[in-house]
Parts: sequence; structure tokens; C-alpha cells
Amino acid sequence: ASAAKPLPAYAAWKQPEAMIVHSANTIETRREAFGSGVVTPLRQLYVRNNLPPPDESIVADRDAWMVDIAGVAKPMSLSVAQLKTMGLQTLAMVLQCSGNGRGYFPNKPSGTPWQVGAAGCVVWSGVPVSVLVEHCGGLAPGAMFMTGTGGEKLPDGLDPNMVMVERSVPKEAMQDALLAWELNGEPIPLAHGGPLRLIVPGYTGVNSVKYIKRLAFTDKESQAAIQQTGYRLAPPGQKGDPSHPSVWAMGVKSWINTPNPAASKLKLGRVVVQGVAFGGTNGIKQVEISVDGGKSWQQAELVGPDLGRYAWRQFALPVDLPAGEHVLVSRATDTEGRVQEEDRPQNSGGYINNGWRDHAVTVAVQ
Ligand code: MSS
Repeated sequence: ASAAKPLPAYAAWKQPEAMIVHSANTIETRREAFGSGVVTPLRQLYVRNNLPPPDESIVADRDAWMVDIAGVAKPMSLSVAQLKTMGLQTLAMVLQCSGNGRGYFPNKPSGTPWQVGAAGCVVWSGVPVSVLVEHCGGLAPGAMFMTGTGGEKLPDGLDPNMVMVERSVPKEAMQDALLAWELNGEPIPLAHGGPLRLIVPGYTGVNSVKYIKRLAFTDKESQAAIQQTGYRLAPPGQKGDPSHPSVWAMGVKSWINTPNPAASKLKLGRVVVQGVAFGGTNGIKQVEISVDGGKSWQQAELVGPDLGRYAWRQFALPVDLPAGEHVLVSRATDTEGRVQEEDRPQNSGGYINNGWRDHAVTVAVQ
């Protein structure tokens, strides 16, 4: 086996034992590293960059970072210092890569083969986008989408649309969106989009644009490839194009973290099955657990604080496991009654895998 890859310099402060380094721009949390606190510690939070992150110097003077606001009655350019005078909201949310769970697609779609660890539940503070829009005199007529542009320096000689990180979401998503400067009570580290990040709760990670330099309310979706052809739910075998649904809101999902599938032998007896469940844009109503691969189900208890509809809930269920092999699965239901499905949604990009079957853990008990 090849040696584990080292953490890249911009994320060197992460806890190496907790992470799987796929590449310098794709770093996953190990399933067995998720603890029982509801909030994911930053040193264990996954990282995903489509482009290499900007230079660390952009977080030297955070308050001086500028963002352009367009597609409003009074377009303006604002510093983080000015944003901090406008309002404050704090929200807990599941940050999950669109491709989390891609590693379970049997046909191996191109892209990082994430298992469960391209996700975490984190707390953001910043100004509500709705407050900002009001400050700018309201939306310009014809606004349909909220479009965020990342602050990376683009490589020379390439069509900017081919490389830039610019994502559009329906303008309704601005309702609970933030321009955030703080993450889990700290200034947002560069790795996670500091000094300023657009936060679109309930949507997959790609829609929360890091180091945001422009927030525009637009009549059309961004022309960038990452919007037009990337992150599209294309049928298996097809390339993404604008006729396919964009990867936006997350579905209901849960998985078991304990017992740890990496621990091959468990002692006979009682074990507390634990994991996390979230509903994307909705809260969680209930989680059921099966210790027989989905034949029969028992209701788990939701434990720990409820940090709101965008956060995940922890669940726990003590069970007695006799000797032998057991397939443990969880199935969540959100507050609107949507039930996590057994099968992964088929699509060529390996996106939004929330099927419970793929997330099973098999444990051997002696
Ligand atoms: N932003 C920017 N600016 N850039 C990049 O690259 N990426 C995405 C987001 N944002 C980017 C951005 C993705 S894709 C994701 S997931 C996220 O981010 C992540 O985050 P973190 O913090 O974890 O790293 Mo998939 O859907």
C-alpha cells in the first residue's frame, strides 16, 4: 500500500489521523473520526476545492476584503468591515459536497470517490443576504437567481468560464442565506472560504461559494462550466447539460458512524448504534435502525441539541448483537414526511447519494 498523502500546507492544521487525503484539494473525514458532538470540529472538517485556494495573504486583513453586490436597485461594493455593521445571524448547517457518497457508485463515476466524510455540521455567522439586499434597495427587476463568484486568481490563457467557481441558485434560496465571516466561532480559515463566504443552507457544498468577491442577482444562471455542465443530474452515460436538473437542495440522508466498520471484531453483547441524520432544507422527524440489513426496523432516539432544520441530528439505539455478521443500516424521515430511499439516485456524476443501502456497515461479532 502507498503511504498516506500529507495534508497540503493550507490545511496542515487539520488532524491527520482523522482525515483521508485524496489530493491537495480533496480531503475527507474518516467515518470513525466523527465524534458524538453535534458540531464538527474544524480540524476534522472535510475540504473540497475545485481550484487551488488563493494565497494565505487574502486573510491577512479580513475586514478589508471587498465584495460587489449587483442585480439590486443600488449596486455597491462593500468591505467585510461594512458588512459587520449591517446585521448578524448565526446558523448551524450541514455542509456536504455534492459528490459525498460517490465512492459507493459501482460504475465509478469520475470525481473523488468520497464515502461519508465529505460532510460536517458547522456553525456560520454573518449578515443575512436578505438584510443586505434590503440595504441595497431590493432586487433589480427580473432577478431569478442568486449568483456567487469565488475570489480565486484564474490561470492565464484560459477561458474564465471554463475554470471559475461561480454558482447560481434560485433567488428564493437567499431567504436563509448568509455572507459569513465566522465558522464555529472563529474567523473562517482560508481552507473553508475566509475572509468571506456565501452560505446557502440546505444546498450542497458547491453552492456555498468561498472567498466570495461578487454576489449578483441575475436573470440567467451563470455561464461558467461549473454551472452549465458541471453539477448536473444527467442520466447514466450522459454528459451534464443545462437541460438536466442542477445539483441544488440536498435530500434526506443518514448514516451510522458507530459501531465503527473499521473495527473488524466486536465483542458479543450490547452496543449503542450511533450516527447522523439530516433533511437538507428540512429538519429530521425520525430515524429508524435495522440490524438485519433492512428487513426489520426499530426507532432510534434523537440525542443532543437540535440546532435547527439545517443541522444534522444525532441518533442512538442500544442493541444486543449476537455472534455472527450483522448489516446495520439507518433510514431517516424528514419533517415533511420524506423518507430516505433504499437506492442511490442514478446519475452519471455520482452526485447526492443518499440511498440507505450503500451506507450500510457490516460488523462481525464474536
Ligand atoms: N468556492 C470556491 N470559491 N472555490 C471552490 O473550489 N468548492 C465548492 C464549495 N465552494 C469551491 C467553493 C465545493 S464543490 C464544496 S463541496 C465546498 O466548497 C467545500 O467546502 P469546504 O469548506 O468543506 O472545503 Mo462539492 O459540492
